[in-house]
Amino acid sequence: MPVLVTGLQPTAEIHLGNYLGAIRSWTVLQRRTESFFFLADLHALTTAPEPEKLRAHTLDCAAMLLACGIDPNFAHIFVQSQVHGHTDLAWFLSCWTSLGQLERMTQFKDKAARREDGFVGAGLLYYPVLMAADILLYGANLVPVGEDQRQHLELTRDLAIRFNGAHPDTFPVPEPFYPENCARVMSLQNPTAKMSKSDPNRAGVLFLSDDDGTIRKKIRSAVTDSGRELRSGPDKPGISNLLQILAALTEEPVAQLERRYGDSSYGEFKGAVAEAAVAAIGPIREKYFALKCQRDYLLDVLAEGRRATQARADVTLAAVRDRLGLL
Ligand code: AQP
Repeated sequence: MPVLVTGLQPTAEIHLGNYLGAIRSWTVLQRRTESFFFLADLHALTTAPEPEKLRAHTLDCAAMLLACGIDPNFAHIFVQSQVHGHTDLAWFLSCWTSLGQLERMTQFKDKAARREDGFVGAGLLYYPVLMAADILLYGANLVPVGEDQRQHLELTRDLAIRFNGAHPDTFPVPEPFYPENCARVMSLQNPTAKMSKSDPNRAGVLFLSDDDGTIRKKIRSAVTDSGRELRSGPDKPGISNLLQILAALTEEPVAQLERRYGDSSYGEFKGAVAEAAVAAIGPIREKYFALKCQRDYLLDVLAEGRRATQARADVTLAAVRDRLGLL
């Protein structure tokens, strides 16, 4: 089976964008690939999270992945920092990475520019190398990527090819992979920015732990556009986002929804989006709160994930160490 690797940063609670843009497709892919799903706590450190919050979110995100349908009988679920090898391989790979390529990363430039205190940690520059290590450590063939990660995967491929050039057949060269039925979900309050865990405006983010009343309220208050026409288009980012969300939730094409709700008011349409969101999020939320109470079970799942992935990581790391001439 092809090997698939992907991760999620436990920086805050998981939201509808994470689900419709990634996790829902992972629940299908886990049956067709050998899947490695990790909680990227080392990546989360670039945002300097409070230690207690990082610890809590890591376990909560594990509970949410299970609630969404990630099944430890099919997939490896683990915490990145608990498997030895990610940081070692990142160091080895960094010696094969050009500084210029890292400095050209648009994510680096964007994130560095957004640092309000002006402090830009070297981790922000270096984290694409850690991403490359996350992927190459398990010999991934497939990496599901969003548009914003394309450059990072390109770096991973370059590194695999460069390393293989000197040490043939060390790493499979991973392919980018765009899963079907993935939606890019924008903030309900600022539909030109993506829905984000770290958005300080919680009204713009539909968390999978939100209760039905909160979901309805957030969708009712979603920013819409001027005019009354209910259609998708670059001049209507608010309605386009809601149409996109409804399409992803109901698996009905946007064009069909435009026809169906063409004569409806924005209020009626928002009601339909809210009910679809309540229907999708409700069962996930219930499972999540039940799992959240089962701390020991969650720790067992992560320990098993760690055990299985560590064995794989050790094999890659031993091969790389040997090829590099480390004693
Ligand atoms: N709004 C989104 N729409 C579609 N997909 C999304 N993803 C994130 N936001 C959206 C996808 O979710 C997966 C896990 O994301 P992540 O936690 O690794 O990092 P992120 O992309 O940085 O997510 P956030 O929510 O924006 O987190 P913060 O605020 O911490 O930066 C990825 O596959 C991502 O594409």
